[in-house]
Amino acid sequence: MSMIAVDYDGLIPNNVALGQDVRVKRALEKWHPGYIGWWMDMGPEGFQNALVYLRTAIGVDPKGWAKFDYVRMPEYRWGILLAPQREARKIPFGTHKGEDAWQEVPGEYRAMLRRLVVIQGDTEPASVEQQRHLGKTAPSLYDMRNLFQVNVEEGRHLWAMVYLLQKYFGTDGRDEAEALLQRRSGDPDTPRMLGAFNEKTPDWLSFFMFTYFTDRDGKMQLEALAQSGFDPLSRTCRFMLTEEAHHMFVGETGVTRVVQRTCEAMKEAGIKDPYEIDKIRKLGVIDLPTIQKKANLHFSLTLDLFGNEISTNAANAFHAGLKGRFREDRLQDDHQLEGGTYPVLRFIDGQIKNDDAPALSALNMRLRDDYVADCQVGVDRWNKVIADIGIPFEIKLPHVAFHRHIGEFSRTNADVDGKVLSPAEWTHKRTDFLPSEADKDFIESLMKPQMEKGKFAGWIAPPKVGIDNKPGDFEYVKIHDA
Ligand code: BYC
Repeated sequence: MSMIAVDYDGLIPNNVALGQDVRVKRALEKWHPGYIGWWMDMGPEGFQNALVYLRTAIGVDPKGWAKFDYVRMPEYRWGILLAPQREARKIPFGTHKGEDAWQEVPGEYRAMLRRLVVIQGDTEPASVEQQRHLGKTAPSLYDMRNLFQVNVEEGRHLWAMVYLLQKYFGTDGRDEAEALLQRRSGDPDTPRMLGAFNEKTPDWLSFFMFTYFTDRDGKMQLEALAQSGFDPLSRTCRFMLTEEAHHMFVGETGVTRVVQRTCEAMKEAGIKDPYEIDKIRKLGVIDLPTIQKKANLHFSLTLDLFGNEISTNAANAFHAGLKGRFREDRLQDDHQLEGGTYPVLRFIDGQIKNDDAPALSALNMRLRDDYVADCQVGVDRWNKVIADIGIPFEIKLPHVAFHRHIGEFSRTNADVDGKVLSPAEWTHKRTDFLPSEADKDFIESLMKPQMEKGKFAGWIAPPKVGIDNKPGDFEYVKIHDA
């Protein structure tokens, strides 16, 4: 493996020898002010001068790649870091399987590759935009710091994709890099590219669900792109995955702490029935059925990010060797899938049924299946917390046909168990499955900031351990020293 040390001297920290690549260095330095302008306009609102205890990547060695220190977010060192190059790496799948991995863009696949990089890039600033108001209602300084950590790293992931565009895609890459700073989450005229990234993240339970479910789509897509025969993309995504793990940790433990606090409060008050919603809400915690509704919402919105179950785009990207399957390198087959089939859940004659489809066309479905299995692991952990405290309730992932806007099930109104409802039944039952206005109002009423060191809002339990092993009363964000 060849590992280039990270150069921290210039404006843009990097391990891609930017100092010797004058054209790309200039292009990125020119892009930099626009990025900072975007960050000031669309990044965390109200805390740009606060000192935040952040992790910054200083290398790509898995054993020690980050350092922690107080940083003002606009001064964060957003860098370009690629995982080490693997000597003599071969294209691992598709029609070019076994050929040397590409170090330059293969001309015939240029447009397809650019589209994948742009879509990936577009999601990163989108999530920062969606979360920009949350600092003001943080339930603790610990949580506020985690939010900002996620935000600066999504910013770095944008840099990662912009580097690829500027380095490998010439003038159109430069135009795409500019456009990534122009689109805005939820803007009717210039929205972000994928549906879930135009939704609101109005409260902290949504933030935790988003980082649990939607960042996990990030993990799956990055794992698939990390397999790419285009080596710079593969190396970029491999390093991004290292950072992404913390984002999902924030989501998983965030929901765990909400669930734990609710169950503890119920136990203290002697409430056994999780459906005594009014009584439970009076305790100042979020009832489990409402937590379930939030999970239903974020899981279903995220499933849409996998695209259509049957997709020629996905087949083409695999065939070309650009985007593989989840952990392609660990799968035992011919890695070409020309003759194989894969079972796809479809809506046929008014019913949801499995149907065998050509494996190449079913790659989005397959990645989505891997995603669902990955989601279940954390849900099981949430349920263990509930069971250990002795509350009779289980959080369940809804059926994949529920509340879909892309693909096979966008034409149906399926409930959380996959039962197809008439439009009238769906309208009538919608708020049994998804948060109602009253649910949203209740959650919003709890979103009061808690900015005292070591204290937590009443609806969420403290974490088991601090970030970087810091003690419970550590001042993760110095708001007033700013
Ligand atoms: N919304 O052939 P199909 C992350 C479009 S998250 C709107 O099924 P394909 C992160 C599609 O573009 C990971 N449009 O699609 C998480 C196509 O349009 P065109 C992000 C959609 O290409 C948290 C048409 O429908 N990375 O990193 O097989 C925080 C036909 O679709 C949607 C990636 O997604 C949608 N949901 O699959 C921060 C990886 N779905 O081109 C970050 C790169 C589909 O015909 N992207 N359409 O006009 C891809 O691999 C694929 O493009 C997709 C779609 C999986 C997104």
